[in-house]
Amino acid sequence: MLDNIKKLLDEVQAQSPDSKEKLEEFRLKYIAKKGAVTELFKEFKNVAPEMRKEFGQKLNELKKAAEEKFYSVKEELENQGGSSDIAIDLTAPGEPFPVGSRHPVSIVRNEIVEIFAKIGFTISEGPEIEDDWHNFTALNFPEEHPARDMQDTFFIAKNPDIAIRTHTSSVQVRVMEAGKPPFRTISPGRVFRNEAISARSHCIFHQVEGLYIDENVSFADLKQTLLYFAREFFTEDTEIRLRPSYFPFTEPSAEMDVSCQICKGEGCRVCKYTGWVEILGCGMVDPNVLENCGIDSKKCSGYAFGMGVERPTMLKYGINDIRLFFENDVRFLKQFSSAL
Ligand code: 2NL
Repeated sequence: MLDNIKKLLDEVQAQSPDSKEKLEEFRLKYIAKKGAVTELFKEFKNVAPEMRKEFGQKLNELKKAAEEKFYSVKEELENQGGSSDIAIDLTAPGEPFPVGSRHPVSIVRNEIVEIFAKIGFTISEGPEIEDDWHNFTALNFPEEHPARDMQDTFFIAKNPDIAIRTHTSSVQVRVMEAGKPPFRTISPGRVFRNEAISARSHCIFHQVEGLYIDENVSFADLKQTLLYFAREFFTEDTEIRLRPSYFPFTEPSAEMDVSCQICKGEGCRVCKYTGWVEILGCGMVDPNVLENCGIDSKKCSGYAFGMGVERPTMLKYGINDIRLFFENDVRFLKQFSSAL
């Protein structure tokens, strides 16, 4: 009887079924209900008591060997594909996986930045937490300017004053301090002003500012560059108009309007029946600002401009509430797509 088990064990170990059919034969012969192992277990009662221990051990060894062989060959055959039930179908569609989408404000910010990058503007970034010098003083803000008020700016510390930046002009001050003219740079970024939150305004928003400093930069350069921008960003037939304005850091200063994209200048609710929509502020950099940043204002001049990103994004996508940008509701965010 023990010899029989030994013989079967050798047999099992010598085999390696190479197809599904042969593996099934193997299973039936050794480990199925009517297989050799089961049959031998039935013999147990006939074995002399003093032999039972050894018989039991050997038989369990055989059972284990047959099962291990079966499962290892089964796995091998399945991995080879071909003859298995769960063969991999290489033509089946892939497993879907979730992909995010770009935020609409990022899409439009990238579009604006790209338009200026095409004509040689570099991209500059800087800290969101700023000191008084870079956010206000270097930019020619007088000591008593209302923007310096606790009511308008989020201060983090007083004396020395530290605030979260109210514009990205502070980045351009850093660029000018760190280098030598010419400068041709665009500064996108998040800015903060203490304003009541409503459908049309928010205390957090995004800006793109531009700066061009060199010898002989004129207001005509500013105007033509902004016309180029408006026609790239909106449509080829877009018109611009500049209205006199005031900023502490530019002189002269202007606001730029574009012909209304909705009614093409005819007059509608979006342009409040004027045919024009304001999109940015601009001007020639004040000589005081140049000097504050270590630039000789007798040798160099330059222009600068700044625009918000949220307003044009709302116009572009027909979004009627600025708060949607800051709620991170996936149902809103997944509606936008872009190549950039
Ligand atoms: C607006 C107006 C503006 C600038 C930003 C600037 C930067 C430096 C020097 C001078 Cl470093 N000017 N930036 C100039 C004019 C207007 O922004 O309404 N922004 C949302």
